Order: sequence, then C-alpha cells, then structure tokens
Amino acid sequence: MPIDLYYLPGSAPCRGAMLTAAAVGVELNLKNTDLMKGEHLTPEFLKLNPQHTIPTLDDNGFALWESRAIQQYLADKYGKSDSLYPKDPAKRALVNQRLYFDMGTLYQRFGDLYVSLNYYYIYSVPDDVRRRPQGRGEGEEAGRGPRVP
Ligand SMILES: N[C@@H](CCC(=O)N[C@@H](CS)C(=O)NCC(=O)O)C(=O)O
Repeated sequence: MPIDLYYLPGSAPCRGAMLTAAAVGVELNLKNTDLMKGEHLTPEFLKLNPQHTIPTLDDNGFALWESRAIQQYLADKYGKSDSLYPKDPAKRALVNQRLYFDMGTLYQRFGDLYVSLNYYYIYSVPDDVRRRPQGRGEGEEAGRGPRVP
C-alpha cells in the first residue's frame, strides 16, 4: 500500500522527510498541497492534520506531521539497519540533539530572519523606494533599502 506525503517541492521540512524516505528505500506517493490555494485548510486535510502543516505523512491510515518526527518514524519502521537512527541510547541521543537543535535554534532562526526580511521588504517598502538603486555617496540616503527592525 502506498505511503502518502502531502508536500510542496520548495518546502525545507518536506525535503527532510523526502530525503529520509529515499535513504530507507520508501517510495512515497507525493501529494502536492498548494498552501496559496488553501489546500491545507480543506475539511479533508484538517481531519488528517488539524495543525494544517506540511509535510504530513499518511501511512495507511496512520497520520503524522512534524518533519523530524516523520523522519524518525520512517527510519524506525523502514530502516534496514539502525545506522540512520541508532538504537544505542547514547548514539540516538546525539541524533536527537541535532534534530532538536535544528528545530528549536537553527531552522527557527533561519525562518524568523528569512520570513521577516521577505515580508518586510514585500509589504512594508513603497514601490518607488524598492526600485531605487542601492548605493554609497551622494543620494545614498534616498537609495538605501529599509532598515530591518
Ligand atoms: N515544524 C514543522 C514546520 C512545518 C511547516 O511550518 N510547514 C509549512 C510549509 S514549509 C506549512 O505547512 N505552513 C502552513 C501552515 O502552517 O498553515 C515541520 O518541521 O514539519
């Protein structure tokens, strides 16, 4: 039976789940889920994942979201060895430490920065200012991009 993954190609958490699936030899039935069209907010999707995030895995009726939890599940259930996600407590703890660091610090901060820069630039900067060339010297003030708070 196919394992469904609701995803978008450009989403980093989705890529993490897909990479792990490939590493353990699981073929996923990829279900493109367009957030801009609200496909994650349909009653059917909310029944599967009330938190309405992708990636969401549906392994024959077992629904799971949070990319790192999906990765751990795939490695535990389908890994041919425990090399990706060791059973030894200390080795597993090191993998978990990296996963928690990624989730709580690294990716979190990257996301905060990326989103704030993009949204600030797209929505807060008047068109005419955005189009002015960046530069030093005369006219610099007028041409300077926005200050990011
Ligand atoms: N911590 C989650 C983050 C998932 C996430 O935020 N996914 C975004 C797309 S990259 C999403 O589904 N956003 C829609 C929403 O939150 O409603 C994970 O690692 O799976």
